[in-house]
Amino acid sequence: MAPSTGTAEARAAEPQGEAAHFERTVARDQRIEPRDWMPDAYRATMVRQIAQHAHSEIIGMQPEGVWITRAPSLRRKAILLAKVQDEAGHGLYLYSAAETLGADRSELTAKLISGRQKYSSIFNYPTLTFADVGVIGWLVDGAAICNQVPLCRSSYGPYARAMIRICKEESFHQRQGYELLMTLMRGTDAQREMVQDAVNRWWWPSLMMFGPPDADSTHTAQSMAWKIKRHTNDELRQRFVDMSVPQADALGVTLPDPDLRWNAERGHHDFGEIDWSELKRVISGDGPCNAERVAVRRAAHEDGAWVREAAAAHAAKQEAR
Ligand code: BYC
Repeated sequence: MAPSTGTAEARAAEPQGEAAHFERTVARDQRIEPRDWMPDAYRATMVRQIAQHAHSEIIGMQPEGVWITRAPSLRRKAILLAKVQDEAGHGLYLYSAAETLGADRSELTAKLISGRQKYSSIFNYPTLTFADVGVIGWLVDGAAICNQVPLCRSSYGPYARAMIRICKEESFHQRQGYELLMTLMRGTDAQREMVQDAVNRWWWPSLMMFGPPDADSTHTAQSMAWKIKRHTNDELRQRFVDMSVPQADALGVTLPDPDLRWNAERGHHDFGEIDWSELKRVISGDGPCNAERVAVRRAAHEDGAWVREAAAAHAAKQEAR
C-alpha cells in the first residue's frame, strides 16, 4: 500500500518547493525519478555508485571469461558463456541508469580506462583453476546478492528497477557456481583440493567486497539517510558470513578463518580481522591484476572504435533520409 499522504490540510501545511518534495519522497519510501529535482550531491553519489557498479560488471567478465575456451565440457562452456554474457547485460542496464542522471557513457568508459573511476576490488584477483569459476559463482555472486537485494529498494527509481532483474540473474549465477563445486566435491581428491584452494584464495577478498568497515566508510551515513543504501557495509558483511557458513558445511569445505565461530549471544558468527591494508592497496590500483584488467578493457575499447564509428555513420544516414 502507498504510504498515507495525510489530509488536504496537512498537505497544504507541508513545506513546498523542490527540495521539500525530494525530502518527502525519500521519507515516504517513494522513488526519485530522472525528471525530479534532486540535490547535486545526491546526483553525484548516484552517478558514482552506478558507474562503479557498471564498471564492475564489465571488468568482472574478464576473470571468468578467460575460462570459456578451457571449460571442461560443452555443458560447462555453454553455462559459462551465458553467465559472462549476463554480466555484460548488467553493465549495459547500469550505464543506461547512469545516463538517466545526465552522465555520458563514453565519458564513464574514459574514466574507467584512465583509472579515474573505480570498480570492485574483487575482480583484481586471478582465476588460477576452473574451481575458481565455481567459487566466484558461490562466493562473489553470493556477496553481490547480499549487497544488491536491498538495492532493489534504493531511492533512485531506475537503479532500483535495474537491480530487480540483475538480482534474479545473480541468483542463477550463484546456483550454477554452487552446483559446479558440488560436482567437483563428489570427484577425486585432486578436485576437492582444487576447490579448497580456490575457497582459501577467494574468501577474504569476498568479505572485502562489502567495502571498508563502517567506522571508515566515507559515504554510508549520507547514503543511508538518502535511502540509497539500506544497510551498512558491516551489516551486509555479517549477513554474508552467516549465510556462507552452513553452505560451506554442506559443501564439505573449510572457510580459511580460525576465529570463525557461532556466537549464541549475538546470534551471529564471529569472524577474524580482515586485512584492511590489502583492500586499500587493491582499491588504489595495486592489486594482483589491476593493471591487466584495465589494459584489457582499454584494448577492447580501442579495438571497438570502428564499430562505434560505423554505428554513428549509420545513425547519421538514417537521420538524413
Ligand atoms: N572495491 O564509503 P564507502 C558483480 C570504495 S559486480 C572498490 O563504504 P559506498 C559481479 C568506495 O567506492 C558487484 N572500491 O562507499 C560481476 C569509496 O570510494 P570513492 C559490484 C570500493 O559507496 C561479474 C570508498 O571505497 N557491486 O556482482 O558507500 C561477475 C569508501 O567506501 C569497495 C556494486 O558495485 C570495493 N569493494 O559503499 C560476478 C554494488 N568498497 O567512490 C559478479 C553497488 C568500497 O569515494 N555498490 N570502495 O572514491 C555499493 O553497494 C557500494 O558502492 C559499496 C561501497 C558497498 C561497494
